[in-house]
Amino acid sequence: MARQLRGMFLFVAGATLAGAVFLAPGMNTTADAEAGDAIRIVLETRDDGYGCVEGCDYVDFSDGAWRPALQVPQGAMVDLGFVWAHEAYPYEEHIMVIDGYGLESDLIDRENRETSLQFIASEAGSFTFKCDVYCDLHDFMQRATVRVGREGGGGAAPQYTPTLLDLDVASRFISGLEPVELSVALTAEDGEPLERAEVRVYVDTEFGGVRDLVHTKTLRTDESGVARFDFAPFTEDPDQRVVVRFGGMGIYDEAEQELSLQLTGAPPPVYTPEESRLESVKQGARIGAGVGFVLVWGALGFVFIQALRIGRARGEE
Ligand SMILES: [Cu+2]
Repeated sequence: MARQLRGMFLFVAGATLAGAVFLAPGMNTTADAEAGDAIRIVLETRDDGYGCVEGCDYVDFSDGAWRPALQVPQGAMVDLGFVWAHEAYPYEEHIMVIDGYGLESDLIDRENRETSLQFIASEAGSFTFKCDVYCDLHDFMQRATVRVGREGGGGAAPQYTPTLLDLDVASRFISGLEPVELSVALTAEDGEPLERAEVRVYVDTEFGGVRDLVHTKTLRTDESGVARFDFAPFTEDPDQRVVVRFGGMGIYDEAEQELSLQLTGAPPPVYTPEESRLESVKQGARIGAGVGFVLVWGALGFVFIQALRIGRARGEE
């Protein structure tokens, strides 16, 4: 009996231990993913090519120092840093961009040496990253790539940071006679402005009985996350709806905002009643002038006839 109990105890203890060992790595992975750990890779820009500073397991230099291939799993959050490290080219300036991700770094030079690009590797494929400034080493810095592999990272997908678009105008009532300035401010949920982001402007229009959003402009936000544009209605619809959209960038999620403007002014249908009133006043004035003309000439004629009569009467005497 005691031996049976001991056996059962050993079995339960063994199973618990095995379970713990089996579960532990899984729990770790989940915790890492939830913490939103980014794959951090830092490259130096040197006179003779890129050098790796951090995250070098993800960097393949087999095509040469100017052509590193970064290999990251699809869905991973990537923090790609660049450090200016030239010696023979003290006036080199770089702005790093990643094709296909719409990302553009700050400018790095001798004074401001570090910058980074954060993005979620959502699209599988090979994307070129390069310098976008015409510098001395420009031609060499055009062929580095980020290769996003199709095999996922396994853990929970990183979350995009929510963003807000704020579309504003001085007054919602517009005359339509001249364009009005609208401003768009793009911020992350914590209020941080998002610069160099692409925002598209659409206008809700009706054409042939079909309502549709027509893309009219593409804007880029400035360093305070703001872009301004002029809006002029191209229909006479009293309810003018403007929509702005940010399609997401790097680690930032997409956002949309709309604004309704009331067209109160100029276009013909609104002014017709006032014009006809003005017209009747004009007509009244014309009739008045006509009556005055008749009265004046009538009076003159009467005086003339009287004068003739008096003259004739004198002549008869
Ligand atoms: Cu450059």
